[in-house]
Amino acid sequence: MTNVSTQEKSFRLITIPISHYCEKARWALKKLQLPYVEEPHMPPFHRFATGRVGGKSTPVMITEAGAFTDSADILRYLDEIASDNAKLYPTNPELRRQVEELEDLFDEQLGPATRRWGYFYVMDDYKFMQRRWCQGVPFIEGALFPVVFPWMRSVLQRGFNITPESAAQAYEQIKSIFEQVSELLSDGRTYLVGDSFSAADLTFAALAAPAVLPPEHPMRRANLQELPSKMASEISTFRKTPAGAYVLRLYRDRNS
Ligand SMILES: N[C@@H](CCC(=O)N[C@@H](CS)C(=O)NCC(=O)O)C(=O)O
Repeated sequence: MTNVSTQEKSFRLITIPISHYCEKARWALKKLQLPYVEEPHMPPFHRFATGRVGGKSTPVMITEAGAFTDSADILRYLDEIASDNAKLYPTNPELRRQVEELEDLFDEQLGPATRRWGYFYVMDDYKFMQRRWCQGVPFIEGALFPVVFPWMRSVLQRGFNITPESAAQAYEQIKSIFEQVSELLSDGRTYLVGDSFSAADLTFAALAAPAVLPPEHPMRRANLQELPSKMASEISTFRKTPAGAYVLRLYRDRNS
């Protein structure tokens, strides 16, 4: 047994499947071996599902204890119900502080940066976006992609402030966070904090994934060959850093 939940039904996880924050929640549920049912949606239809329980963005996790509308809250709740040998946060207060600090950095800076940088390159590729956004979503939502995408594309561009300048800044931000993580790993440690896998490792790998494209990622991701050459070359550079290699390793270990 890896958890002590009293929940009888499976958790519900509302997602935009390709979202790296949804991947963070999915990974935690999988790691703790908690039964869940994913309810995938294409933007903007996710808002009908998240709005019903007082949320906006995805992931939203619905449990008998209530709805959790932010990935960090989801991880904290899952940690509370996890058994002592399967915690995502260390019990030692100092180590826990370090994990939470890294998780915040990745949530607040890395996640928005990998999203802005990635969308800048692919947002104008209609077919690419259709394949990525429609994976696993209800048939009717996928069928409406041609109708909603032109509008969603401009919402995306304005909402996430995607411009050549902001994408170049996002690239620098990803580089700088990768340097910080590479520096942490330079003493040969196995995990970012303490001697076990934690929310810091999970959050880093999930939110860095768009810049590294781990082959084991559960959502179908692009091959380097089908990406713009500058983006593919930046991914190759990220993969070669210690932080990038760490993401690839965590994904290789994800299913074991
Ligand atoms: N702080 C949130 C961020 C989640 C987030 O930004 N989700 C994006 C997908 S990557 C989303 O659902 N955007 C659509 C929306 O806000 O309606 C979390 O950690 O859960």
